[in-house]
Amino acid sequence: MEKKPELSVVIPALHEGPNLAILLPQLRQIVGGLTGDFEILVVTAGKDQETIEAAKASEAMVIEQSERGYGGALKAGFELARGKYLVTMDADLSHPPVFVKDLWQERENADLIIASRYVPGGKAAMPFGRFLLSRILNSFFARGLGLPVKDLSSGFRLYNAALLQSLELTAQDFNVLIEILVRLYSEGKRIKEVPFNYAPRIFGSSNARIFAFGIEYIKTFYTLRLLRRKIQAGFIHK
Ligand SMILES: Nc1nc2c(ncn2[C@@H]2O[C@H](COP(=O)(O)OP(=O)(O)OP(=O)(O)O)[C@@H](O)[C@H]2O)c(=O)[nH]1
Ligand SMILES: [Mg+2]
Repeated sequence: MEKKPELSVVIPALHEGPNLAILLPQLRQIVGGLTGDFEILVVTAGKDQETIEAAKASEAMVIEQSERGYGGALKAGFELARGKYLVTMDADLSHPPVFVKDLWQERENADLIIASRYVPGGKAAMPFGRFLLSRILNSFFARGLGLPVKDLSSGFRLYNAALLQSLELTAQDFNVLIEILVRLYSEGKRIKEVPFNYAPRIFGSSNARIFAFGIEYIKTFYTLRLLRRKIQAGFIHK
């Protein structure tokens, strides 16, 4: 039987050539110190040559997403990842690879570990307006959806891969991060946040989550609230 890796790292990346050229060698070294048995998957949209070349230069696996958006990229990565644990992280150097060690240390302590900007000890280096909006949206979603989580929109996470892969995810953009939380928490899975220091993007341009996806976030809220109630009422199991 094929031997599965211990850890898969899934990195959604759109036009992230210069960032990946810095990130991937560091990540490989750090993850290699945790387990000899890992894989790195870079998920991108078709014809993004700079991302494909940077990923191949560091011997990462390249996956082309079939559904659009950040959510589409994550789903493509989840489908092909073979590890027992699965880390998701951004390509733009906002998620320092050395922090994978902190997530890895906690892997037995919960089903999902979140690198959290908003628990005591965590930090978010971002423009004040964006920071404020992020805090407001995060606390609005946490309260409205009844989730005991401070940083719902952090994409730097470690999962129990089998549990994650059992979910049928429908969200296509950054709202997929909140959908995953709703589904796991409603099923009684354990979620833990660890304090994390978020760095601003260095090269390249934003696919910004907050401003551009404002209306989508409101729709997401109502969809997920309905989902949360249905799961709690036991109508559906996923
Ligand atoms: N494959 C793929 N990757 C994406 C998509 N949208 C965003 N990404 C990647 O997902 C990660 C997070 O997106 P960012 O653009 O950094 O979003 P953000 O962190 O809110 O914005 P910044 O402030 O610019 O960092 C980055 O690695 C992006 O390259 C997408 O549609 N497909
Ligand atoms: Mg970013």
